[in-house]
Amino acid sequence: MKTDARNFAATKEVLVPLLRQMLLVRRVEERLSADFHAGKLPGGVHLYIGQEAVAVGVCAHLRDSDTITSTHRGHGHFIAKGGSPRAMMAEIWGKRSGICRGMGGSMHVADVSKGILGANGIVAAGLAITCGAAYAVTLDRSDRVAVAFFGDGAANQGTLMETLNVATLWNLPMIFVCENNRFSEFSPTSTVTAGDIVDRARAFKIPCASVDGNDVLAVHGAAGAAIERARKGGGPSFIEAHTYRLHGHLEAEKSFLKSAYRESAEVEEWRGRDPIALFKTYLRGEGILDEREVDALEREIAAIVEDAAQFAEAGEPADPNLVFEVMFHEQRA
Ligand SMILES: Cc1ncc(C[n+]2csc(CCOP(=O)(O)OP(=O)(O)O)c2C)c(N)n1
Repeated sequence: MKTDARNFAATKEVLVPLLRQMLLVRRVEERLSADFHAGKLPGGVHLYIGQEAVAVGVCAHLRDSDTITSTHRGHGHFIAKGGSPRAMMAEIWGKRSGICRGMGGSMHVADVSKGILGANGIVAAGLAITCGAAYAVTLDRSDRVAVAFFGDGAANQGTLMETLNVATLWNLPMIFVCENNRFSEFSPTSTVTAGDIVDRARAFKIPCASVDGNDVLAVHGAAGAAIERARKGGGPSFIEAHTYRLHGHLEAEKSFLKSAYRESAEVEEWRGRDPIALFKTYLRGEGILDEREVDALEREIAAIVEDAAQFAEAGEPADPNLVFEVMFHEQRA
């Protein structure tokens, strides 16, 4: 048992899975990036590269019966919550073997059996869905929780105020996780967002935290407290995680943007604060993992990603005739 500077009682059994999950998200998305640029993927992808510590630090505390909602940048949340890389990649490839039978694609990956209520192409829509999921928990009187991941751009939608209001008023077991990655599409957050986002939630007098979103232990600590509180009936909490999107808003952006919207020096500076590299350094420094163990982990993840990519590529294309069957839960004649 080790206790680090953040007062986190950390065992190897807790820490190594955090690295493993971050690596899995990263390597899957690096493969998606390569396949996209090779012209293989049928649609666009918004990658989560650079933000992995947020999804992983939060989801490490969640059970399958807890629910999450995600955004258009949803692959990291899907995998961190226990979704299958094979089923997700096949979905992104538009294949029948995909998690939504190839009907949803990158922006709609969902697996209700894992509590993943879905990525969502509508900015901020997950907030209201999570509020409903958290209300459902109170109806069945369980200790489940519901987590909404959303961006700093989404924080400017009115639905944030509406859901903060209802979640606070009804003391719902909901955790708001705002991933401030410093951009809304191609607009730096500072040009479209007034004040500090976390202060908006403070007005509701719920527990709020502003954390370094590139530090998986900082996220893990804040999320652990919020989730435990919600499970015990303590109501909603808000976490603003400060992070950085290392890839473009979407992989295709260089093909249509006429000018750069950020300096490459800024990207490089944040690359130097890569959450995975930082955590590897921490684990080595604390004597928790050595080089050989890190390499073994990388090899294990590489094999999973290769298998998932081959599975996705080899699958049958989606069947358009299924559209009505998969759209409606119970279709009436
Ligand atoms: C309701 C709605 N408005 C606008 C858009 C177009 N749009 C897609 S992503 C995006 C930016 C979202 O920024 P943020 O919430 O910070 O997420 P990030 O892309 O940084 O992860 C916008 C405006 C949309 N999809 N939905």
